[in-house]
Amino acid sequence: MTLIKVSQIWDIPDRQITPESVFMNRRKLLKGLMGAGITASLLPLTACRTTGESNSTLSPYQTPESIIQNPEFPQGDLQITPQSLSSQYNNFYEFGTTKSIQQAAQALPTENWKVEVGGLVKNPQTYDIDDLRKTFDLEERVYRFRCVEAWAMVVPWLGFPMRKLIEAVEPTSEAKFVRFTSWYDKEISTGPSWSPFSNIPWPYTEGLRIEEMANELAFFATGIYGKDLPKQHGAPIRQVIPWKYGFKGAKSIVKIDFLDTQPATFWNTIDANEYDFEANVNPDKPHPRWSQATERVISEGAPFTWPRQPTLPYNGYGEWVAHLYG
Ligand SMILES: Nc1nc2c(c(=O)[nH]1)N[C@H]1C(S)=C(S)[C@@H](COP(=O)(O)O)O[C@H]1N2
Ligand SMILES: [Mo]
Repeated sequence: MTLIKVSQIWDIPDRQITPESVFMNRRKLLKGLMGAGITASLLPLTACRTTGESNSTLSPYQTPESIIQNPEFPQGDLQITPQSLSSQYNNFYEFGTTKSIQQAAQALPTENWKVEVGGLVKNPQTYDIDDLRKTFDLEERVYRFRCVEAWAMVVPWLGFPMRKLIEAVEPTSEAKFVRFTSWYDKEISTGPSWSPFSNIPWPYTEGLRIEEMANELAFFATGIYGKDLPKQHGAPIRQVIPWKYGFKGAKSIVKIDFLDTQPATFWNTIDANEYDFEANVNPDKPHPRWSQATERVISEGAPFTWPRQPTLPYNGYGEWVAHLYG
């Protein structure tokens, strides 16, 4: 794992933003480095990469005719991020801590994929991915997407609302939370298994309150841009929670458990101060190391040239979800 690299000139405008990749406690890291005589200016300040060779046109995305777009979540005047950009700028730590994991992620074994749904439910189920795609009608939704690292995109997901799964498995009245567990195989995953300060709590897990999961916006995606999910986006099924920071959506899900207590989750276990459990997009609540007031829109060229726009409360979905938070 590359933790230290010399800053590039293009890192400077975003030097206050240390990405999730510096996930071992940065203060401890700083202390350690200072002790070793290495100065803070050598710290990696962003894992952002230019998107290099991609020469995408900004032509509007066309929904394939066979796909039903949910009219409540249309493209409207949202500018869909070209797939050549969104599919080459990913967070998927199982395959490394940079944004350029697209190649490495092709090692994800997706054959015979099963999703086990259990815990406090009346009808536990193990679905294979084709069952899932047949049982729940797929629809397309165009959502804004906002990473806690202050970059944003707009993508057309293909999938089904999570509430349909709740209806199918019938949680008992004790179920208050849900844990989502991602695939992990230490023989295949090339991501870090430890840091100098702690073990990494693999597998990646995320969690929601059951009322959040039941909200109409909470979505399981099995596709994007009218096709099955590419591996780097979390094939064959991942969560999409558009009013929360991107890390709340686990990729490549293998297990879903209904629970009576709040589960431990990946980033929250690594640093609860930086990655809170609720993690709603909020321009007025800065991350401990940077402002969340604005966001950079994934675009052609180097990240520091990407246009900035204001961050919207609940990422623009307040009318759907604000009532969940009193
Ligand atoms: N299993 C797993 N899920 C994950 C992550 C990860 O590293 N591993 N990264 C999260 C983060 S921080 C973001 S921003 C999104 C990125 O999704 P994308 O690469 O499809 O845009 O996936 C989320 N889900
Ligand atoms: Mo993220």
